[in-house]
Amino acid sequence: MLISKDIHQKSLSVLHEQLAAKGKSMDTLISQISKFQIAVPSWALGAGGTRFGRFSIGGEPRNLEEKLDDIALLSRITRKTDAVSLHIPWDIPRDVDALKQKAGDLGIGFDAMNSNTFQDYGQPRTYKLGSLSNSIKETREQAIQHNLQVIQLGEKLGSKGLTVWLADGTNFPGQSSFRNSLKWTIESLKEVYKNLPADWKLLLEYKPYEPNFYHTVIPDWGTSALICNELGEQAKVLVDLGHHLPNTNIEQIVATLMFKNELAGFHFNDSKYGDDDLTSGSIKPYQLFLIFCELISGAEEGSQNWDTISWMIDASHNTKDPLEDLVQALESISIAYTKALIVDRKKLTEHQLNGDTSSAQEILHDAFMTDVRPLVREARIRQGGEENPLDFLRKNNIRKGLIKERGKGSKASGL
Ligand code: PSV
Ligand code: MN
Repeated sequence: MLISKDIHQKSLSVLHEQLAAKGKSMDTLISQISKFQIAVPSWALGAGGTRFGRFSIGGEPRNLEEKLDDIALLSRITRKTDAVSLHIPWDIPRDVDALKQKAGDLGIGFDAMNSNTFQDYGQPRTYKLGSLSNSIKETREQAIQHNLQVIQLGEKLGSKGLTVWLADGTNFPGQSSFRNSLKWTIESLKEVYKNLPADWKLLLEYKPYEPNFYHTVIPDWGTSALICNELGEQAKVLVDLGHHLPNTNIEQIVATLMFKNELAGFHFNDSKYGDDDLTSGSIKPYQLFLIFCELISGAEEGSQNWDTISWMIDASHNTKDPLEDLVQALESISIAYTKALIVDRKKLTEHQLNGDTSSAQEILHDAFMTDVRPLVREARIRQGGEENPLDFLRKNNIRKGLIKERGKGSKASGL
């Protein structure tokens, strides 16, 4: 929404009064909002698609360098992202040193590296029937080696994490042995883990279905946690919001993982039905807020240190300009985070302990219904970002400029 400076100041001072009444300092909140940075995945910069088609938006980055340029632009206008997450082999750098130099110049760091053993891309053995879980030892070995190469590349770039998402699973009952697939997956991951640098994290993602529709080897957070426990302390569970069956209580999963110090981080997106990869906060903003409530209270109460959690967007779709989509996602995530920051947790705990259900619910509702957008905007302005990043992109014809420079039909992600 476009608003004048005058209205921004007025709404900020109203909010200031509301927050002061709750004993919250605006400056502390602004510094918390400013500190909270969310990585952008390299594959979100081009128009996404489905298996039914892909509609180019035009001006999409044609190479890794241009992806960095787009993230630098996002960073400058939103001040909410300062890192890119690469997907290998989609993003193999032509020249690692030059890429690192460019990223450094742009102030962009390298977030977790994503290995990819869910596609065939010219490697000797096919992943059609699985990778780290494959019944053929040589295929498992190939998938292990791929992960080790991704670690090596990440080390050169300064990344500190390896994200593993396995598409492995089956489409038909009887197709494979559940127990053997799990056993081979654990054995393979142990080989990968052995080679994980001491200051790295292994982020293990789960997903109930797709591309396999009968069974997935790591379908849920429990299986992921079970594997991580076998691997060691550096392995933790990655929660991708779209990787749950409808109506799953994701905030409870977050609380449980934090309780055991087993939360690696997030892939933010939103969904109506499955892994829809829709813009964060576009479908279920209350759920996103409740997730942040658990994250903040889990950290404040000492379950898991906030700084050990990684934040990334993982969304992509067919209809919006990817830069606009990312601006909206970064804004929605910051808003949910801010709303969760202003929850009166002391009172909430009191109501919980007294069994006052209605008052406890009111505490959350009150924070969620507070319009914190002026605060998020103020944080951005104070950091030198644009007052309204979406408006900035449009007024300056950014997409048109990119189409002129890069062409109409370029492709950013995938093979
Ligand atoms: C799988 O659906 C996933 O969430 C994994 O994180 C992949 O790496 C990513 O999407 C991109 O395909
Ligand atoms: Mn994901």
